[in-house]
Formats: sequence, structure tokens, C-alpha cells
Amino acid sequence: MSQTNETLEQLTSAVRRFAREELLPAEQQVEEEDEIPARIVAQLKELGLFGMSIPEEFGGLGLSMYEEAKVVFEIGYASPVFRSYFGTSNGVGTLGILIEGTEEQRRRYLPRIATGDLITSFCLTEPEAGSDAASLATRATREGDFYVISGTKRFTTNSPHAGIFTVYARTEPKETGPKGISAFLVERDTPGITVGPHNKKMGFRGSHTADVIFENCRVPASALLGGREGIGFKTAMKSLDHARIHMASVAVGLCDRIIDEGVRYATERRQFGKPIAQFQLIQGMLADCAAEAFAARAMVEKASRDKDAGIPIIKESACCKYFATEALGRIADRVLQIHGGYGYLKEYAIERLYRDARLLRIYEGTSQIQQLIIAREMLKEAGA
Ligand code: COS
Repeated sequence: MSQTNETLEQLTSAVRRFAREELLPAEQQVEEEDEIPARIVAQLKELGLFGMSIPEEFGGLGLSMYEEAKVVFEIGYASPVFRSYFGTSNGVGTLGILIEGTEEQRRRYLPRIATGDLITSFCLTEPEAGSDAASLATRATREGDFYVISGTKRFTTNSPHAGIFTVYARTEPKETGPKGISAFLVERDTPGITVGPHNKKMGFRGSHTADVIFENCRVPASALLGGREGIGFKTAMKSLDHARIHMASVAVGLCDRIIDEGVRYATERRQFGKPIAQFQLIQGMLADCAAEAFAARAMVEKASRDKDAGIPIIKESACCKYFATEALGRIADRVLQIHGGYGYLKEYAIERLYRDARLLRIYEGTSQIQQLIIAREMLKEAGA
């Protein structure tokens, strides 16, 4: 572990205070304006949150997976939109550089990513390649000392703000599966890149996703991640193993928040002459929420400690993402139910949090993809 218990406690306390004192009061403004205020972005930078997973030698906080999860539990207590702004820079947009990047690539990009001055985006998903990521059709064709990239990427989080894209493209046209895929670090000002308009989503207002279109985009051969062709798919999968534990941590933080909203409402709202919290049917719902949130937290803590210890966590990471985000969905649904008709009104936070929570069961791999990964690993372990 890179931080002492004391420094980790200082960091998580600072993030807890920041989430509760600065982020919660700004949530409604973000919802209305579909934008995170610049003052908050500056505070996120100051706390070092863009560089949580980046080693200290490159200016990051150098947190272990366990430490990252503990910090994310705290930031996840606020609207997940805030976390999303620095999420790609700690997660899928940057992890490829940490996992496979050459020394030159690390030195060129990581220090600016760590400060939040360079935002990264992960360009894997395409219009016809979502869950089946290995079927992607974007091409990167070698021409002398360059590659020429063409294709369309979809649902690219933070692409409107990104300064660099980690782009997954097919370098071996005859190879239609995972083996022909390579990854590239493509700088935003490269000619041939168009970022489309923001997608209009059910929730997550303030977090922006869009199509990114590459048209004969020429990048130097040095943009090939890790300097090797054909390893891109595995790099993406390894990035997602880390990112899914991170996402499960976001879900844990949001479970805590939504449960607090439920307890507060249940103790304030009176029916039949007493607070509804005193009715056992409400207590049953609250208890189910607490038990599931506790289980999700324990899973994330165990899986992240295992990852830090070098134990393979492909199955555990998928279990965490699957369980924590599905539990979050059930918790959001119960807490909205506890609010009754008021839960359906925009003036209560649960209406927005319920919509935001819905995304977590979909992105960074749907629940069904997590089930598939878990079962595959089980069968592998059984030698089947
Ligand atoms: N770590 C390292 N290697 C991995 C890996 C991981 N987590 N997962 C797969 N691989 C390797 C496999 O071992 C295999 O290697 P070999 O060919 O050497 O045996 C190779 O990668 C291909 O793996 P696999 O056969 O499992 O690929 P599939 O095409 O069947 O797909 C799934 C795998 C479905 C798991 C993958 O496409 C996936 O995760 N899809 C969801 C994508 C996603 O999350 N999208 C959201 C984007 S972020 S918003």
C-alpha cells in the first residue's frame, strides 16, 4: 500500500468533506445547466483526483486499488456526474498508458493527465460494436512512419473535453477478432477528428458523451500504445478489470447516499400519526438496502486488496461491478418507493439519483457481460 493509514484517512476525510460541503449543494445547478461549474473542476484538480491512479513520479497520487476505492466511496456519495469528469483520466482513458505505455508515452502524457490539464477519453465502443467489443471496425493502416485511422466511436465519455483519445483500431484487417486490434494515443488537435454533439441522456446531466469520428486521421507510429500491434484488445480488457472495481466503488458511495436520503425521508414523513420509519414494511426496505450496500462494500474492499496483492481479479472485478451496480438499482428503487409520490417529483434528489443510478448497470460492461465473464472464469477454473 502506498499511503500510510493516517495519510489515507486524511485524504478520505478531505474528500468526504468536499463531497458533502461543496458537491451536494451544487448538484441541482449541474442538473439544470448540464455543466460542472469551473470552480468545482478547479477544486477537483486541487485535491489531485485526476491523478489518483497515476504514480507519484508522474505527479499523481499513486494510490493502490484499495486506496482508490476508499476515496471513490467518498466522492461517490455525491452525484456520479462529478466523478465522471475525472473518471476517464483515472480509468479507461489512462489505464492503457499505465499498463502498456512506453516510457516516452508515460512521460509525455501522464504528468498533464495527473493535474487535470489533459483530459482523456476511451474510444472502444462503436455503433456496431458495444458488448462485442472485439468486433470493432475502426481501421488503422500503416503508411511509412504513420498510421491512418478511420472509423466512428460511440458513447465516448468526456470526448467534448478530451485532449487525448485512447483509440482502439484494427491494424490487421484479415483478423476479424480480438487479435487484430491495437491501441493508439491520438491527440485532439490531429486533423481528421470530429466530436459530435452531446448525446441527450436519461440522466447524468453535466457528464458529456458524444460520437468521435476519425477520418483519415494521420498519427505518427510513436502513437501506437506500447509500440506493439495486436495487444490492444487485452489492454482494453485489463483496463476494464481495474475500471470495473472503480465503478463498483462509485456504486457503493451512491448506495450510501441514497440510503441516507431514504432514512431522512422516512423519519421526517408522517402518516397514520407517526413517522413512516416506524412501520415495519418501511424498515424491511431500509434493512435490505443496508445489507446489500454492506455486501457490495465488502466485495470491493476484498477484490481491491487482492488486486494490490497481485492476485488475478478478472472474475472478482466482474462480480463487484455486477453485484454493486445491481444492488444500487434495487436500493434506488426501494428508496424512491419509500418516498411515494414525492419520489416522482423533481424537487427530491431521489428522482435524479434514480435516473443516474440506472447507467451504472450498463456502462463499462452491462450486467449480462459481467455474468458472462464470471461464468467463463468459473468454467476455466474447473478446466471445462
Ligand atoms: N485480461 C487479460 N486478457 C483478457 C481479459 C482480461 N480481463 N479478458 C479477455 N482477455 C484475453 C483472452 O484471454 C483472450 O486471449 P487469448 O486469445 O490469448 O486466449 C483474448 O483476450 C480474447 O478474449 P475473449 O475470447 O474472452 O474475447 P471475446 O470477444 O469473447 O469477449 C468480452 C470478451 C465479452 C468479455 C468483452 O468483449 C467485453 O468485456 N465486452 C464488454 C465491453 C465493454 O465493457 N464495453 C464498455 C466500454 S467502456 S464504456
